[in-house]
Amino acid sequence: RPGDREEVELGVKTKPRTKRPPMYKVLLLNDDFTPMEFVVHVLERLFSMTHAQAIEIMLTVHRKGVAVVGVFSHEIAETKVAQVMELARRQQHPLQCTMEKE
Ligand code: NFA
Repeated sequence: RPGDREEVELGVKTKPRTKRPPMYKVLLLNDDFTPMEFVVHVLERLFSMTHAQAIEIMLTVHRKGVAVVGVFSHEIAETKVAQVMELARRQQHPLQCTMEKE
């Protein structure tokens, strides 16, 4: 755009901006086969929830189809998703976990 270079050089209209990194929701999806107690175990183990919190979130997923189980940086969210998927795979449960930008 005409004027951009000049504005940058003169320091006009360029506010210093500190950009927070984007955060990602980790979502747990319901299915008809994964045992409730396994989901509770995953939530306690990987998302540092108390037993009561884990039951509450598990039941929300069970009733509504999906719930946010945590909000993390991109790298941590990716790791959490991979850990959930690996635990489920090892027990041959179809549990699904995904992430999306907040
Ligand atoms: N819907 C599963 C059942 O009835 C329980 C479940 C909850 C699975 C949350 C996945 C996520 N056994």
